[in-house]
Amino acid sequence: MGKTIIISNRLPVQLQIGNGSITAMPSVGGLATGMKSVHSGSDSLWIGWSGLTDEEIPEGMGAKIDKALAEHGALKVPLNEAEVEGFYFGFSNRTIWPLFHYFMEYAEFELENWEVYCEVNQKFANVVLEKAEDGDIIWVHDYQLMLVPAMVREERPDVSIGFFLHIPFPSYEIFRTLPWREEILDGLLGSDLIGFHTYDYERHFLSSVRRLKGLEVSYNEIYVDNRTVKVDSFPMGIDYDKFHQAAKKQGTSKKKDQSDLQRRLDLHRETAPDSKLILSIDRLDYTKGIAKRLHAFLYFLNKYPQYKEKVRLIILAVPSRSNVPQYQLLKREVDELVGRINGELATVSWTPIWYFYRSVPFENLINLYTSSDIAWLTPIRDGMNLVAKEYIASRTDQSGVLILSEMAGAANEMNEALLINPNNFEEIADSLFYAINMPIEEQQARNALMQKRLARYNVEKWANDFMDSLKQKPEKVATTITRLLKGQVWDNMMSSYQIAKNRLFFLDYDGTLTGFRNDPQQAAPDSRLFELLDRLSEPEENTVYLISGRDKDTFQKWFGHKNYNMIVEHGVWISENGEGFRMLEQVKKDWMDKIRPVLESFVDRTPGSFIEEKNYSMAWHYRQTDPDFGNKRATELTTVVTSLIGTDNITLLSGNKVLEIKSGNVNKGRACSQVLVQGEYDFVFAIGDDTTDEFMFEELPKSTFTVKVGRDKTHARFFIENARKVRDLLAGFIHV
Ligand code: GDG
Repeated sequence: MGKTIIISNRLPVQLQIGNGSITAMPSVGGLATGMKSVHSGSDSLWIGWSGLTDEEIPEGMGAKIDKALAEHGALKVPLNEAEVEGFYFGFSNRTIWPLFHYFMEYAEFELENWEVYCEVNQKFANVVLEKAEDGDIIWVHDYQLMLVPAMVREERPDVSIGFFLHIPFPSYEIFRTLPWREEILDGLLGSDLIGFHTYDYERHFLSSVRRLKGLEVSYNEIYVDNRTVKVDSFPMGIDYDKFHQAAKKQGTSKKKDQSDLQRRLDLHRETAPDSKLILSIDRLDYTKGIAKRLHAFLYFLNKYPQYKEKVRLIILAVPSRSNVPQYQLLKREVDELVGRINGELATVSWTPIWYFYRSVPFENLINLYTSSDIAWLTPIRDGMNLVAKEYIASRTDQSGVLILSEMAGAANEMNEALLINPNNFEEIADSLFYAINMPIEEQQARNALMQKRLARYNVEKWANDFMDSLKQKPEKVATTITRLLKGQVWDNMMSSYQIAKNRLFFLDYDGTLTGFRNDPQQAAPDSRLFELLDRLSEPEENTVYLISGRDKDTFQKWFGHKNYNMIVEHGVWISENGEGFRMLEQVKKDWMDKIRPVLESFVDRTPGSFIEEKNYSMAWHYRQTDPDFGNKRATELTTVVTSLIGTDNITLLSGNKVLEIKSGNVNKGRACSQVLVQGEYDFVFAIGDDTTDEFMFEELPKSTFTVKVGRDKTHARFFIENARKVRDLLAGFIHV
């Protein structure tokens, strides 16, 4: 069992330098706490930036810092000022952060920052690579390091790499605007497991992968090169016991042990016993909707003036990213708004808003959670929002009301909260009114359910679930029953080939001998393919058939000048030894006039799709359509055609981005069987990539060397990774 390597932008350690000495204190953030069970003991290493730039580290202190960090199982990635500026404040926080939170107008697309982002990601990857050994498990965190998985994979293809995104993954329509969108996807796809907070982020990611990379996605697995990347949602929890116990302890503490803040809060309660405290805590970030919340507060007080002097809003805004201009503007806006509202509405005995622009110690956080009647969290977008969970965990008597934006990931798990749209002031004002008047029994009933869930799916469970899923190698559908054609398996096949006297080959064309083209007419054979087929057909022991769903005229045009054996239109026609096509199956075609208008209506309504008409079949191709839309239409067309063909002797075949309607019960399997009985073959080989090739794999005798191209589920005995490997495989027969 190898070690665990965690990589995040910041290390879970705070460094303090003073009088030539260094102290390293563990940080108390959610991630650091959550990873405790993963990052413990000598078999775990945490790699990240220390928070001090090279310029800030005093001469001769480097080694001391390394030693102090090592005591916490941490190793630093050294970064200079320019790197932090371009990578962190630049690309991470001025491009990815706004874009992924749907603030498109804030996103800056600066080539220079992107280049620094790439370089710094490589720096992180290099530190990982220096430490990574066989069997290690690597867990990369968050949007600052999206290129690291592929960078590590490149050098260490066999280690397990997980990636977790703590912020939303935006819809394809937003993500596609990023100039470096494919590079970001390639970086992430270096992982074995990619985790998101919610299913929505997961499906947005999968949609971008399909649309931008054209990769096959099956449920939550992506097939890339010869690997499977698993994608899943793991909603991050909190250290429930820590908050719950701290709140409990505070409830029983003596007056003299209480914090100043708690005394002030208690005093407020005593002097205004029927007034309500409304709390909001966030980093000062435009995604958190603080300014909007202030406007909404004013709206509420105008709509329900009876609550003037009866409610107080506490805003704790934690300083954040103050180097980025948008954050400076936001700070000014919030300062002004608070000043204006307080100035307009305050009375001698009432200040509507208590505003703190600072970070407070944990104890004060608990004071605020336990003393506030309502937590009011209205982010415009938020990956998860842990504050919502912490507030509920701290309510030991189960009183209190949580008003939460439905744009926060946490809303998915906290249905019992009052969920609001942060842009709907009317709804917000009414929710505040409802919250103020909510009977205690209702508060307790709602909170009991949420507490139960939060206690069970806590941050430790979250981290362990992710790790367990990463350790579990993705189930390789093909390899469990079908073996990769290499090594011993390959040698066995070659020995059978060598001793055989009469060999038969069935070779599918599209997706096997040639890759897929958007236009099927462009997939004409190249000279290398002719040479390969000529040489494979050369020995008199070998009989080679090209077997395809294509129409006979196309094959006649492409291969007519050669004496290849060909079976086309899935087995309707056969041509042997250059003798021209004859019918292998007698089939009717009078149904085609009935089906054609139906297919045409689908072409009209599905941009990018088209009809290919063959002699005895019609195919509706949808490779060039929007993938989701194309799949939806394919399901629709299947239903329509199935009901139309009824009991007629017509078959509907679903292929790779094509639906084909054919006469009779014709298929490649029947055709192969008819050829097989004509001779005494002691080596039979069949290869194909498509669902229509499964008929061959099923029908041919068990001893046949059936080979599937790609990793989809198959009846073939063997598989190879992709079409690029097919020609090498066939060349193997020539060179024995
Ligand atoms: C990102 C995503 C996702 C806040 N003020 C103080 C303080 N805090 C602590 C809270 C909470 C944490 O900071 C804030 O976490 P959030 O989840 O609310 O928000 P982000 O910082 O934006 O975090 C977010 C998260 O990553 C995890 O994946 O949920 O969506 O944006 O734990 O308690 N702690 C102390 N003093 C403060 O003044 N001690």
